[in-house]
Amino acid sequence: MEISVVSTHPYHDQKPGTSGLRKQVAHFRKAHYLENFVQCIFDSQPGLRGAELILGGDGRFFNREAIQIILRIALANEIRKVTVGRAGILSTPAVSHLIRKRGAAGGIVLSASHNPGGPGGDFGIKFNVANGGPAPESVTNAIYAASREIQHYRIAQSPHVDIDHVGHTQLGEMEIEIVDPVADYADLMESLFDFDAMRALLQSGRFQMRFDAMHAVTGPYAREILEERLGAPQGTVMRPEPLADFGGRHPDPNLTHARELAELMFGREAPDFGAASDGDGDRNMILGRGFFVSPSDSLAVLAANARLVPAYRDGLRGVARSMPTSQAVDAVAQSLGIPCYETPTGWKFFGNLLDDGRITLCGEESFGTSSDHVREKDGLWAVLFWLNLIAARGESVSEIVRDHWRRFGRHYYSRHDYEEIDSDRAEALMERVRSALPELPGQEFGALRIRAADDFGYTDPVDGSISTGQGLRFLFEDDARLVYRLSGTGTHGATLRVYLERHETRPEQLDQDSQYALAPLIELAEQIADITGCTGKDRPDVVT
Ligand code: G16
Repeated sequence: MEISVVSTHPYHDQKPGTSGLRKQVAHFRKAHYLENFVQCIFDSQPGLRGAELILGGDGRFFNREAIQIILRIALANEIRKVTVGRAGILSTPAVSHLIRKRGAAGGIVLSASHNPGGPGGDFGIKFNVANGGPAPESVTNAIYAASREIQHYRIAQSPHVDIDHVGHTQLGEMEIEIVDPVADYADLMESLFDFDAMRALLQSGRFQMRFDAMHAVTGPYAREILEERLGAPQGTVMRPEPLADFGGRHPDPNLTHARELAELMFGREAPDFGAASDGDGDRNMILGRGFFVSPSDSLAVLAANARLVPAYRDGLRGVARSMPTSQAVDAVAQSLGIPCYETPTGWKFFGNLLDDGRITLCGEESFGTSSDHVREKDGLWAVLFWLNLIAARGESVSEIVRDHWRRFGRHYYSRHDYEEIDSDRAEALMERVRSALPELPGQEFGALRIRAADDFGYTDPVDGSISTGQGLRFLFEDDARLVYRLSGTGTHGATLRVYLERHETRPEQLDQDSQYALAPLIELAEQIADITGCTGKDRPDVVT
């Protein structure tokens, strides 16, 4: 097979963000853009030569084309075998599982997660390492460094590969295996949860659920697991076919973008349980009848009830959450007498804690939860965990959460996003807040007294690596918190995230609207950062 060495020039914007490289499709289609990045993965990861690589994506526009390009570059870089999901489909947690199950040296996931798809949408590429998890910063930094120097890439002049049929083929020296994207993952789920109890619940005639796959990757997984293996009625999975443009919508599981599901769950004939997942299947949203479960609460509830699930019957070794995630899970960890780690935003920071056996469950406010069964967050896993809990406790979603609040208090929580801000203005806002960090501790704002303030930094307890500049946080005397951070996943300008949290234990105050309960903090967030002045926006674009 002829190998071409193609001259190229570096692009200087290939620094992976919170979760891989995400850009608009048109950007990815610039001459050599994708090829450069893939070559840099191979150049900076010599362990991939002669090894197996897992490859798949969320089915978005450019997925199939990118797979063909990556296969040809893989061949030219002496990868021994590439395992590809049929039709190019593999969810992020399924890639993580396949890497681990097959002992592959790594994996490539083609996705821009919850960002919109289609020719005018976004595309993305993530590299996962041999533990199945997202590449740690040492690896992404090495890829980025290579991308600034690259002068040529290697690509095979090989024919188009049929990726639509399961089986083995040979491309020159390289083996290609096309696999059913769902089967291994579904088997894994069956090994973790009490499928008999869940099946009995779903077939009882007294319980209804809906899962919104948002025309993204989880459709085939949810159909197989919920409708086939667990026997839920056909139609339980809404919008099940993966579409290249996600039906023209954002595959983002929240109350705004999963609108039909939200309307159903808050309507008169609401099912008992509703859930949704995102583009690549790693996020989840959990709803009860007329009830939204905040992702931070979801993590805490799962931790508190883990022993009801077969896989976690022996208890949890520890838990972890990203810094901006609410402290609800901390309270559970304390009562269980297990450690709770606080990491920067980004799933990659959980990898070492999981590998080292320090934690069993972890999660983030950004609709992500998972456990040590893979090294990614896992949307369907969280949905099945909830279903298992509902079956085991015989209670509704809202009863389970309200009972949790009575035991641990409620951590009122909200995130306000200001999107597509001019990047310089966003940096100026962060600088203004940063300069207030030393001045504000000790000051009182109404009933709120600032106890401490810092720019969050993290030292990984396993390998000692240090990550700084991970969010500006203000800690108040009664456990309230206010955090400012710039998103690392957007593709248009900057997104400011403001995270707000307050702990409430008075039983008669546990059922308030979050925005109302957090109003004084919301006001203070504006006062400290002059968000309206800096961004020209007098309200957030998205509130979760
Ligand atoms: C990614 C990361 C998450 C992170 C989220 C939001 O999720 O995997 O760890 O919490 O982005 O990050 P940011 O606040 O920087 O935008 P996903 O589902 O988009 O891959």
